Amino acid sequence: MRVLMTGAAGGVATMLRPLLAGLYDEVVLSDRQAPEALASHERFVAADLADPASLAAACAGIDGIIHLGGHSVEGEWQAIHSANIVGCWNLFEAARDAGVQRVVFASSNHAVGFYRRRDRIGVDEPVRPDSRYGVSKAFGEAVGSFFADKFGLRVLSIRIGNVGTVPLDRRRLSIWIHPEDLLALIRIGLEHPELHQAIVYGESKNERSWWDNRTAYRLGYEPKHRAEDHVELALAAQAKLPPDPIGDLFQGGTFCAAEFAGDLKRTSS
Ligand code: 15L
Repeated sequence: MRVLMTGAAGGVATMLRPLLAGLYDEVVLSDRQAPEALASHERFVAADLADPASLAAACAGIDGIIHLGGHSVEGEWQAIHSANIVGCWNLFEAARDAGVQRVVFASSNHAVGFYRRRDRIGVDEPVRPDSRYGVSKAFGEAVGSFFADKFGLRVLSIRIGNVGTVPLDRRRLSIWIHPEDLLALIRIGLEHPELHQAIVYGESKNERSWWDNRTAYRLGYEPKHRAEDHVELALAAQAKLPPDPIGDLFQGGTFCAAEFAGDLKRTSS
């Protein structure tokens, strides 16, 4: 199997690359700039999500795509629109044109960030984006669903929490995912024989989880890492942070607090 990873110079890709060694025949890395230190199973193809011709070249001969590329935090609408709306569409179109069978889409918890921390949500609740970035991730999930139903691609959208070797603070104890667990979900997207299209939460085995991740478990997900194993570290880091009267109420944290001019009473459920 030949796999294309977009956004290959970014932080999440850098954590995943060594874990992909030995799993696939070839991993094609694409980004605007080359990532560092290519391994023998890796090949770099320069591609820009705004440039369909470069995406066509990156998708040639590919069986499955891990789409990490795009704008990965909140930003100006122009930047989000270009990378995550037009760019995401271009990526799926290039995949279809090239006959790529599968796409794993890196969605985000920020597609549902305006749910309260006291809520427990699955993947059937309406999206509740907390940022332009979150809106673009909800859009990407919809594009994935469309390309699966209309054109037969197999698509897994992973609403990634926060990727790292340890959870960074109290919020991340609920949404953290270790890179090895993220890889396990990605492998479901690239390999599960019965996948059509699905949305799952990208989290490890987190006792403080806000999410019902039964879709992932039904697809065979078995997370190995527990956020609670790092609870002291996370809470010590939390103690150094100032309280955030808006962000602390919502799953999306600071993404909700930024620019907030809403009515808390009307966002209570
Ligand atoms: C994300 O989607 C971002 O890509 C990442 O930088 C973090 O902000 C993460 O969410 C988070 O919510 O912690």
